[in-house]
Amino acid sequence: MKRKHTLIIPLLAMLAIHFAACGNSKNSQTTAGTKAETRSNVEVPAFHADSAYQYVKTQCDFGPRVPGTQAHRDCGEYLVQKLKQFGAKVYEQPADLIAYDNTILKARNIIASYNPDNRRRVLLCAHWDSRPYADEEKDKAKQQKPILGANDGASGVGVLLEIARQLQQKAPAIGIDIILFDAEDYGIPTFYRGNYKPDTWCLGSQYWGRMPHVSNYNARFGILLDMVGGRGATFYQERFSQRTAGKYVKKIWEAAHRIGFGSYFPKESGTEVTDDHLYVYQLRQIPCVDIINYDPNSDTGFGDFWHTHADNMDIIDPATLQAVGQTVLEVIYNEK
Ligand code: AHN
Ligand code: ZN
Repeated sequence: MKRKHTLIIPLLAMLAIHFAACGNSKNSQTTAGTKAETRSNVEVPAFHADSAYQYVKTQCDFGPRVPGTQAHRDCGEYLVQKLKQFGAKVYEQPADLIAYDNTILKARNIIASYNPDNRRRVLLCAHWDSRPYADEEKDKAKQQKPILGANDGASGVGVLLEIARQLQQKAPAIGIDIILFDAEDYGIPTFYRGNYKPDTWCLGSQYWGRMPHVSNYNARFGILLDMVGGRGATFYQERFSQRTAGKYVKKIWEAAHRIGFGSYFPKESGTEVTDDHLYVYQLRQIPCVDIINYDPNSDTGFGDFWHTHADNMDIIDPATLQAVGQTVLEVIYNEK
C-alpha cells in the first residue's frame, strides 16, 4: 500500500506539470494583447519584399551574370560583400568547371553560414549565374545573346539576401547555410548539334556536392529557390522533391497555406525538374525541396519568359517574392 502511493504521487505531479506546460504552449491565454492564434509561439520576422526586389534589381543592373564575364565577377563580389555585411561567415569556393562544349567556366559558389557551430542545420539555396543564351526565343538571331535572368537566377538570390538580413537581426533556433550555386544555367542549348553529354546543368552544385565547403557537411533538409519572382507564379509540388523530400514538401506547403499564400502553392504535382536539388540529394543525401515556378499552360512549363529576353525586371512582382520569402521564414523559424 505504502509503496503504491510513492509511485502514484510523483506520477500525478508529472501529469499536472505536463498539462500546465501544454496549456501555455498552445497560446490559449486570453490575456489582452495576446493573439487568438493556435499554431506556434515563435515570432516569425516579417519578410520585406521591397528589399528583396532591390536585391534582384541590383543583380540585373550588372548585366547578364555569365561565368567568364566582368558582370559575373562584379556581381559575385557584390554578393560576398552583402552576405558579410549581413553578419554571415562567408566561404568562397572557386572552381574551373567544364561546360557541355568544353568551355572552362571560372565559377564560384558562395556559402554564407549562420550559427555555424549548431549541428541542427537547414540549407537554403539558389543559383546566381544567368543563362548565356536565350534559346527559347523563336527568332534564331536572338537566341545567341545572354539573358538578364531577373527571374531565372536573380529572384532566388534576392529572396535569400533578404532572409540573410533577417537572420542577422534575429537568429532562429537552428543554424542556416545559404548557398549561392554558380554555373547552374550553362546546360546544352536547344540549338546545339554536337554530341549529347549528361549532367551539363547545375555544374556548381555538382562541384559542391563532391567538395562541400566543410567536410562531412550535413543538414536536416534543404530548400532550393528557382524562379520565385514572376508575376502570377504558381509553385506546384515538383516531383523529384515529392519523392525524395516528401515530408518537407508537406511542411513547406502547409506553412504557405497557414499564412495565407495558398493560392501561390497548389497542393498538386508539377513536373520533375533537373535542378540543383538533385545533386544536393544524390551527392550529399540531403533531402532538398525545389520551389520552382510551374506554369501548366506554357509550352516549357516554366512560363513564356523562360530562357528568353522577356526574363527581365518587367516580369518581377514583389508580391510573389513576398509569398515565397515569408513562407521560407515561417518554416525556418519554426524549426527546433
Ligand atoms: C532543364 O531545363 C533540364 N532544367 C531546368 C533547370 C533550370 C534552368 N532552372 C533554371 N534554369
Ligand atoms: Zn535557366
